[in-house]
Amino acid sequence: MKNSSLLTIAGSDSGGGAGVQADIKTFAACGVHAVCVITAVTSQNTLGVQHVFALPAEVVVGQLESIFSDFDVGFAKTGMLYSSETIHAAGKYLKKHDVSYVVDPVMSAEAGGNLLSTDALLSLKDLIKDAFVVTPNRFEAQTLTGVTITSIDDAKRAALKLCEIGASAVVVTGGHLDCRDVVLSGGRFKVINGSVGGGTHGAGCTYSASLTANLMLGDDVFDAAKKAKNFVIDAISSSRQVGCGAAPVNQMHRIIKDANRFNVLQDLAYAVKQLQECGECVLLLPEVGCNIAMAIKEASTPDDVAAVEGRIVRLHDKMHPAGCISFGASRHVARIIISALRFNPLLRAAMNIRFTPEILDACNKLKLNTASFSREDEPSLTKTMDWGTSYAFLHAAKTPDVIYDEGGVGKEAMIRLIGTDALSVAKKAIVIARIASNA
Ligand code: PXL
Repeated sequence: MKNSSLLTIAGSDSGGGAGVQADIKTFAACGVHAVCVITAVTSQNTLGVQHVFALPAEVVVGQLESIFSDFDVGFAKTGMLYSSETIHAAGKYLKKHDVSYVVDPVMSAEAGGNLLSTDALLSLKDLIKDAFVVTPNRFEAQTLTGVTITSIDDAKRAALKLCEIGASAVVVTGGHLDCRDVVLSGGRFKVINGSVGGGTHGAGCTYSASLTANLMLGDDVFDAAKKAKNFVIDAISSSRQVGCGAAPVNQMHRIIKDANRFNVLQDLAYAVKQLQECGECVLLLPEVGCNIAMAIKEASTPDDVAAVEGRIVRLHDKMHPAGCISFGASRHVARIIISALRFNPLLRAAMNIRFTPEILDACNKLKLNTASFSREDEPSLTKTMDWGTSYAFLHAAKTPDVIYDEGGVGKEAMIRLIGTDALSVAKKAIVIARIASNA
């Protein structure tokens, strides 16, 4: 049996943020196979649209023929259609093959540039008659309904008018309405709140594409809309400045972050296992216990850093993890990494071990770069790990592998090993323990 594919009928954005590029990335991030019919080729960058070339109708029809003669199209989404001919062709094939579809009534690019021919508005309304969902922004909803929209109540009135045209459900997206989306489905309204900061080029396409993928995967309109909102907020907030103008949203962010978190957990689990199996490592345990931690790329809070819950303790003369490995499990070692990352984004792992002259000697024998701070120099109202780590980095001649302090009143002396990943830090600890145990 064939798996269903999700079809987008849309224009190409050479800047990679919106259009068919946004749709395919979003579909892929949602785990569905994307097929596409390209309706127009736009020449654009982050500063705007420089040129639009609408593909001849027979080229659009050719793509529709190829797709429908092979794939099982489970759902479809339309974006930039540009001409009446293309709109008719899209409608004809979607109806003929009984495919439910979402219409994103794209009219113009945010940075300027017409993406719908002026004589094609009536055809677009025709397509909306049989749409499962329509996802206009405030301006598109105004143009389609004649309702001036300056409030949520206005957006609701426009949504009702779009349902009168024939759409089963409507989302008036809130990029221009305090980030609040108005959803109308089955005669019921829901307003979905959201706050965003970041680049927005491609946000509309990405929202609509995510909504369509969620619908194909079985969500009702309200659930699909809520999930799409979260997806687009994530994509907007992780947008990057890649040109001189509007930053394109980042559809891959969530999936890459999840994969990164999984890799960190795996690396850390293997590192802890190595430490557990090392007989000599028990001598590295400080009174307060130790922990080993690793951060995802671009970590900014301790919740982006995984470590052992309840630290690593002594059991039967071996190191033993007291709890599971999870994100947010350590504030202390996490702070060391977050501070180190500011100096070198590759340094994503750290471990605190006992301070003894023999252990420090072992670090020196291994020619590790050591740096230190003194608790006496610590200004009040600072977090020791933030301050101590930054101090060591600022005063060291080379990037430190080892940062130590000799303790203070009521504070145990400590060594911290820093590295790129948990396994390499654990391996360093194992070698240090073996050298120190022979001293
Ligand atoms: O975001 C609307 C949109 C849709 N399709 C294409 C676009 C844009 C915006 O720039 O370029 C091809």
